[in-house]
Amino acid sequence: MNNDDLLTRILTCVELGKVNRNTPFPPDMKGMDGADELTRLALERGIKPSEILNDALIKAMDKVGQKFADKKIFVPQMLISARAMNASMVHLKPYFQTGEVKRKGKLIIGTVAGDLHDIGKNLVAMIVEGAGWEVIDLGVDVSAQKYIHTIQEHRDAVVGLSALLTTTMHNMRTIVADIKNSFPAVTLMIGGAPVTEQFRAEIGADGYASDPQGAVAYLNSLIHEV
Ligand code: B1M
Repeated sequence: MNNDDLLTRILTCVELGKVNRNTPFPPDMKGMDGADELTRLALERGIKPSEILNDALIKAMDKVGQKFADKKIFVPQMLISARAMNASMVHLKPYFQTGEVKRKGKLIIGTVAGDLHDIGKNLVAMIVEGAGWEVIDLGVDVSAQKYIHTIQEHRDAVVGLSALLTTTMHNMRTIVADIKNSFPAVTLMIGGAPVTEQFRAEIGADGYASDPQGAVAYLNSLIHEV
């Protein structure tokens, strides 16, 4: 199996939800290596973590999303794919976290109220941390109150909001307004698949990034202001 085949196999495992060798699902892959073992193998072979992320994991999630939209799969299959993706990300995490020890600043991040999607938010957190920022991860379904409570304890932090649903993206509007009411000087950045620069401007957030690299670039651009 060459490296391209290996990446394709990781993609397939995430797409079909094959977490590791011991998981019985999907039945026709019983006893075969899953996302867990194959990611370890890929790293041992020297395949770059960013290549595994972009060429296997993110592509797999795009396929899963498309199949869900086409009603070819349902929530349980999406969930099991997310598990396989997480099994792979466990191995990638240390590579993304080998950033400078000296912290550039702090990011409080969470997925907004009503939204349980955390894969993208976790990736942003991981890569921002690797780029030298301290990250306080509030998890999913984060209310304005929870953000405000955390900002009270970390007044110098930048605040990041993630949303994956077109419905919860609109919760950002009220959360941004509530936070700005309590802390007018706080810097807020938003991101997530349905979010755009135009939406950022509309709701009065300070920054928008479409991916983790963009989030790092935005945060680094603030360094003199934080
Ligand atoms: Co859901 N889901 N889901 N889902 N899910 C989507 C988002 C959907 C597009 C699928 C589809 O229909 N094609 C669709 C939303 C449609 C819409 O809103 N218009 C959808 C739906 C409908 C739902 C439910 C409502 C389904 C139901 O119950 N009927 C339900 C909602 C639950 C809830 O949140 N209340 C639901 C549930 C789930 C699961 C729990 C099963 C699972 C999530 C598991 C988990 O996250 N732990 C799941 C999954 C896996 C998906 C898809 C397939 C994959 C999402 C993902 O992880 N993508 C997704 C389809 C898709 O996206 N293709 C889908 C990979 C990830 C790396 O990308 O999250 O975009 P992303 O993050 C990117 C960027 O957006 C950016 O950087 C990341 C890395 O590049 N980014 C930021 C993200 N946050 C950022 C913050 C920043 C900056 C950049 O600054 C702060």
